[in-house]
Amino acid sequence: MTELLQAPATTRDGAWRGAAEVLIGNWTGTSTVPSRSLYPHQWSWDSAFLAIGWRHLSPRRAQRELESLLGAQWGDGRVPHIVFNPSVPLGAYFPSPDFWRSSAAGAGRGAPATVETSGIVQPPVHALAALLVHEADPEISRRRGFLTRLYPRLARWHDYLARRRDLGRGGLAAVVHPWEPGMDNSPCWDGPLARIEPAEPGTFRRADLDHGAATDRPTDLDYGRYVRLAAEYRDAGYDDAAAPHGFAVEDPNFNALFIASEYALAEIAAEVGAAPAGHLARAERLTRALLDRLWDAEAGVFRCRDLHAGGDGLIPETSVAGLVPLIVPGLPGPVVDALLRTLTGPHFALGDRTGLAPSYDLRGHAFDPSRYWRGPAWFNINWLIERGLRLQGVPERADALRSAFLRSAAGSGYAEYVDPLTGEPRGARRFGWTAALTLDLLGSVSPTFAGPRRLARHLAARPHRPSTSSTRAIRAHADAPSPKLSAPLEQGGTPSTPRPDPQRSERHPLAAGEEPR
Ligand code: 2M8
Repeated sequence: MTELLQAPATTRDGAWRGAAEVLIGNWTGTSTVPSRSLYPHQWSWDSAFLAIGWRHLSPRRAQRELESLLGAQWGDGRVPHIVFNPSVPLGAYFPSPDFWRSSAAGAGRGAPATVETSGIVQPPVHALAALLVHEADPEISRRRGFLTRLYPRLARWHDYLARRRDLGRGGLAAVVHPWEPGMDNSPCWDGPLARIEPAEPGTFRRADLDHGAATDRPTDLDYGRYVRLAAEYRDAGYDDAAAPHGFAVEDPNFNALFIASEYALAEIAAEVGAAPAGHLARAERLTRALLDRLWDAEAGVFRCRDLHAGGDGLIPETSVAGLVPLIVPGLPGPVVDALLRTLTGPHFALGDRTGLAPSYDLRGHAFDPSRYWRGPAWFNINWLIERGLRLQGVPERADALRSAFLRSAAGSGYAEYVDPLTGEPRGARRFGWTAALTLDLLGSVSPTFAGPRRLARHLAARPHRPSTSSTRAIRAHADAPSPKLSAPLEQGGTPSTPRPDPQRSERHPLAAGEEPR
């Protein structure tokens, strides 16, 4: 395959090949690692974004990606944030399976006995991903019974969030650990985390610092608090009714994705002959709760709500999480207008000082262009904003963001994140969702807009059908049988041994150039 990948990524096909190579290189046989070095297991919301990319390359692998994740679903409906690969050494990532002890500690909540997972969750992007994967190749999807098998699991996953995680009793799902909203180290968590007694420093060993620069990663103090919270949840048997939940926050990114996925679930229900009405009704209820509980009209952004704080609990930090609700259909016009002003105004400066939206307020007291989720621009979030801008009827802005995304992703060697002001790559290279969402944006055409309930139409991008012989060969490679593939929705496949991440750190010729043609 190597010769296929030698073409420079200065063209659209070159960028497509570069991204395809990352996905193929990170594929383990049943799923895709976010990074061969830093994240050598399967992560929940990464898998959803990865499937959205894989559908352009191999709809079958896209389906397997989601099937393997949902195969590790717990009996209570939760989809764990990590599914551990048993062939990866314990010391390669912390917290490892012997910390979470899911099969033992989570037995009361129905944790699987044959696969080890974490016990917390991540944003529910999965139903949206499943619908987009299905639409990439409905024929193979129907033949494999993809949605028919996934629908009950996705429905149970959403029920878990609605029934077990409405800790504030206001109709939204709460997160109980800073790793759950996916923006681990956001300044939004500084206040709620300050109440948490950190775990003793010598009681755990961070593996992330073996691969990432300490200046880019969370501090030891924050890690101590992450460990304490996870250990307390585990020691309560991962039981949401019994756990102390010292950290309990309603996050607009998490809930906006819940709404988008609930609309997608309605479409999936219709496809498999189930009733969509309950899903539509829940999506509408969630939207009302999002507006009632998290909208800050004065600031023009959605806020996180700390369920343990006094007063209204709204956390006075401006995070990009508060702009992700642009993907929610049917928001009131003044809310959309205010979100667009915030996105392009001095706090995020999109299209002015930044080409990609930063993860945190450029003017915020904690802004740091390099440190994890405290300023850098992330590709999954910018993909969501790009989709949201199209949904809200601002295609010119979406086009500009799409161009900046493609330029930056290919130019950074598919970095995990970039400095939002200089574009310097940060974190891991050859990062899964950066490559996957590059494929998606390269394959996308401007969707048409229907009524607010047709979310799939809004967010769907037509799969890219590469025409050259080399790109056809890459697709053929991706579709070739893997060393060992898991049976649908079953665990126990033996993924191939992880390879070291080549960590390509050189600047790409596209770094200062133009969007791939
Ligand atoms: C980061 O989170 C993990 C913990 O889940 C870590 O820092 O070790 C986050 O960026 C998260 O959103 C992402 O899913 C994960 C894997 O890419 O890495």
